[in-house]
Amino acid sequence: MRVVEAFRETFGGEPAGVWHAPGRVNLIGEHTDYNDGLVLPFAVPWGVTAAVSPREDDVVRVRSLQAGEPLTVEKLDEAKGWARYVVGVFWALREAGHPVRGADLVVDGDVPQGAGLSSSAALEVAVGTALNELYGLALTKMEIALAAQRAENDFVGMPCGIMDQAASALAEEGKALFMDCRSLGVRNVPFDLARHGFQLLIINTGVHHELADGQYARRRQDCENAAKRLGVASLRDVTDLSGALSRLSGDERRRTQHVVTENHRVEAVIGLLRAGVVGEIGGLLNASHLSLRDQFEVSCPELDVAVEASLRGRARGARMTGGGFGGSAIALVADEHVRAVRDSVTGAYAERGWAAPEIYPATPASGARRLT
Ligand code: GAF
Repeated sequence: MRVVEAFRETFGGEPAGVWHAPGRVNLIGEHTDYNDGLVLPFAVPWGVTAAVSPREDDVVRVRSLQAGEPLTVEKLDEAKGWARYVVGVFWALREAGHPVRGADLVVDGDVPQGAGLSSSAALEVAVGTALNELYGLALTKMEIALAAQRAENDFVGMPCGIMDQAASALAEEGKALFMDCRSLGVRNVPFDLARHGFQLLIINTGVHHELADGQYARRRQDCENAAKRLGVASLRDVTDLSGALSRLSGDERRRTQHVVTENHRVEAVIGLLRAGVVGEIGGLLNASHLSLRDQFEVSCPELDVAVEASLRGRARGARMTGGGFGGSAIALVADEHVRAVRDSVTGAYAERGWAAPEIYPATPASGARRLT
């Protein structure tokens, strides 16, 4: 294995173990996680593999096969760039009182670049899963996900919800992870596309609009402001949507409309999956996209074109996935229309002079695990 060879070459000796954690794609339930809402992501077949050995001091030495030279971090706060996602997990575990000392790590990622498939959550969860075992912490998978989220929120400084880390830690092969982000209750729901003659295509726009980071925090703030104005703990608690909308205006009104209806769409998708009618979820994916585009305002031309061209190619449904402003769209496509959808999307991008998007079918993969 590449990470093991690189570990020997960088640090000498064998790693104590090798762990893998996947990225994720979200089927539906977007921008609902930090509103105590419902999400339905699944793990993708790409992720981060980490070869790790514990150390007897507090130093963290880490090399990424995607970033070049190894880094030595003696004071956690001094870590820069991508290394903050690694070191942040040590920080979060130590903050929570766990006896975590240093480690030597080599990490290797194969999540497609710019795809918005949560390579950062995969990195955090791979490290968290390794440290949990190496230091005998006996944390549950959800506790590892929460530590990874804490690292991202309070060490890296990105105010994300729990969806990406939970998907990476808890997903199961062939299943989507239905999660209530308030109770943290999870259920793995069978999502066997092949049996029903469908594929879920990921369309990687390859773009990441700069405004994404600041806008995410602003959307979160809009939601919190709306909840406060409505006198509820979070938008999850809105039951009378039309009454709520009549008391709100502008951005707060639009964000509320999206979050509340999106939670209902997740429940509807779960119902249809349980009924064994995968193709029927297409309309809900489309509605989710329109709501994210018009009410939550997190789409962008590249995502809209990917969705519209997929539908022209006879996808059953399509939507942006993840935080937005770039990254990927997904399209649910019957096997016989896969070629037409690919051609339609590629053609639409070419017409606009945009670089061809990468398009790959995604099957639900397994969550974080030890490889050796
Ligand atoms: C990003 C965040 F990291 C998630 O927590 C979630 O909010 C998502 O955007 C939007 O659904 O991936």
